[in-house]
Amino acid sequence: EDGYRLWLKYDELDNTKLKKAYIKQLSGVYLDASSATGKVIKQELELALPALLGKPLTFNTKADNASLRIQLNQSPSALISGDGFSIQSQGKHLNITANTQVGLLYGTFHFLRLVQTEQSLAKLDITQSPKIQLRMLNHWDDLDRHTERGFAGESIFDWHKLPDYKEQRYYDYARANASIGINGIVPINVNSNALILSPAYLQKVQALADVFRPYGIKVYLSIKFSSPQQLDGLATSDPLDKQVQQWWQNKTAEIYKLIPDFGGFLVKANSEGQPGPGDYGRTHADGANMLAKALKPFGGNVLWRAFVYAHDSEHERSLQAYTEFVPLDGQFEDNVSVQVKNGPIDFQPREPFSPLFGAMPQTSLAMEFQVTQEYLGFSTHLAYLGTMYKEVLDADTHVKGTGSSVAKVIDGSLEGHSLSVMAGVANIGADRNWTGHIFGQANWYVLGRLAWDHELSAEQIAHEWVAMTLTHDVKSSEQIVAMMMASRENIVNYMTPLGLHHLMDTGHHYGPGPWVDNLGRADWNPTYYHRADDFGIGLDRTSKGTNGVSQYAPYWQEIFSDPAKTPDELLLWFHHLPWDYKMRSGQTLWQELVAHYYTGAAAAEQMQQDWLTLKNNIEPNQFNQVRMALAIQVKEAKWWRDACVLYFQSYSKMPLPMGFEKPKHSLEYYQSLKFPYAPGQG
Ligand code: BDP
Repeated sequence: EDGYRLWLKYDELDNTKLKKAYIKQLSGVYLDASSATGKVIKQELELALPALLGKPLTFNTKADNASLRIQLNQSPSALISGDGFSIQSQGKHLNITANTQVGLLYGTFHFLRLVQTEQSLAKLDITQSPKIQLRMLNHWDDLDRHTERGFAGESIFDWHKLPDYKEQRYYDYARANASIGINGIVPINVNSNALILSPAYLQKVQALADVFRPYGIKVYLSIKFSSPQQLDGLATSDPLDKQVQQWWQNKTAEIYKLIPDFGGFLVKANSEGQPGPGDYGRTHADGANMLAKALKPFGGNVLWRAFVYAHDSEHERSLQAYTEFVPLDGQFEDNVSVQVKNGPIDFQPREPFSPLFGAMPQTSLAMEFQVTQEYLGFSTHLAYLGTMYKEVLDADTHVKGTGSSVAKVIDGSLEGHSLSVMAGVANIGADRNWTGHIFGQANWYVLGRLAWDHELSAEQIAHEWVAMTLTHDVKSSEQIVAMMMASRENIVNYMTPLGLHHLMDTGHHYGPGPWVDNLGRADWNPTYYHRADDFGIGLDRTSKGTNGVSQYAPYWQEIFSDPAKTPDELLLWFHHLPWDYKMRSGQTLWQELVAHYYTGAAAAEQMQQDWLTLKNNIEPNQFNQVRMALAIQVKEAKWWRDACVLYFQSYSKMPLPMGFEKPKHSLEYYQSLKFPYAPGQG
């Protein structure tokens, strides 16, 4: 077991009593496998059930005789929406029903999950519908297979061999996605390449779409806004130019001819050097609407990213997305969703929720989470991101009083939008185990599960994943889930505690670089964000500072404006405070900052020790992969701790509090470390 099978391992259950009960309950299966999706369901059952139960599977030709019946509803059930499903016990039968074929596929995967996680199949009465309509993975993969911010090898998409060569991996990838309800993928980088819309590449995209269709997965494309100029030599890409509009309409029609269920376009425009409507003095709405109108007749959508920060802006970076987008609220076509990163800056280990959530009531807002751990230790650090996703989704924006959670903004229920989207920037690559770190698989898994149902808890999802991927042993599972649940906070502690952010080293974001102050743009420098000086540390975002607080609802403004009310974990995000500032704990800010760094590093060591005790309950190859990664993590957690503590100490000029082991090296040593070939750079 090297991790290739992900959470779809289907190893024979070792609980013999339960296995016997399942065998009795699953004596025969009836399903109509005439559609492409029906065939996929049949294949999955043939793969899974005989393996899990250690017994060949019988298919019945008549529904009456079968114990497991997988059938479309005769007339659509009003209890189910979209690709939802029901699983119901009825006497000796177990019925999986849905209004769509893909709903049956999801119901089948849910049923298999019950078996994989050893749940009882008696008296089932389950009805589920997805809470979010578009549940997507965004790959930041280039056409040459380089993956931006990818740490699991090269891209799984081999554009060179497409369209003729369809790797088995594409099918396994589709199975994994379908098993967690992901129904849209963007195979190429938001820093796009105009070539993707050329006829030759569209054929390759078509081949992928053909593979994914039976699994309920639509393909979307990241596009380059200047494609009309780059591909066909138009004089401009101005969205208000008639010829440009016509070009996009033609191109869109060309795509739909090849891919009738094409999903739409994902756009990064006027951000980090990408072309966009701003190049012609037009707004993001002008750009998005031009594409939306081209897609509309075919049912496609535009996902327009809000990740923008201008070079010459007078605004502090965290303010810019809101400043540019809020005035456009109400101007976007209804097949546009504005895709917002979870926090106002950029996928830091911890950020407050982006103030855009709740601030654009007339616009569908999509959530963009990062699954790949660009700022969280790449694929060597164990960070279960379920807790982070939940922290953001559960955050209450208070824009319409208590209970206006980010999740309700995203799923459309707060403002009554029908288009709802959650996307994750994929952590998937061609490594045998897909995600570089075995536990990275859990982040792919939890992204899909939460997009399906954001009310599930991170812990429950972790339990599912562990049972399907690592072990059924109760004690071990509990230990592993506890590790996972604490893991992201550990990283926050040894990298960026108390609301610090963006302390990562130049370019690659690997390892600590709080001292970096010489980059091309002020807001690429860690010093821009932590503002450490002889007085204290933190970025003042109150009305006396950059006034970031003003972008939140009054409820939060009041809290975030006052250090005494601001939660500790966001303190230095919003405030610049003296080194001897008295914390809630009674300790000084300096003491507490240091304590967080040491706690985080110690927790990494504890995690390593806990893992070692699990040796006999985890398959050796999986066990060893995690063991080796944890050894790196422990080393690097100390590196983070020591580099940051020494650097901040050069300002605080305060001694290391008693009881903490002194850093091994000098600050100069940590500053001298260079990593020229760190993976994933843009
Ligand atoms: C940053 C990444 C960069 C991406 C950019 C984006 O460092 O590689 O292109 O976000 O989201 O986090 O567009």
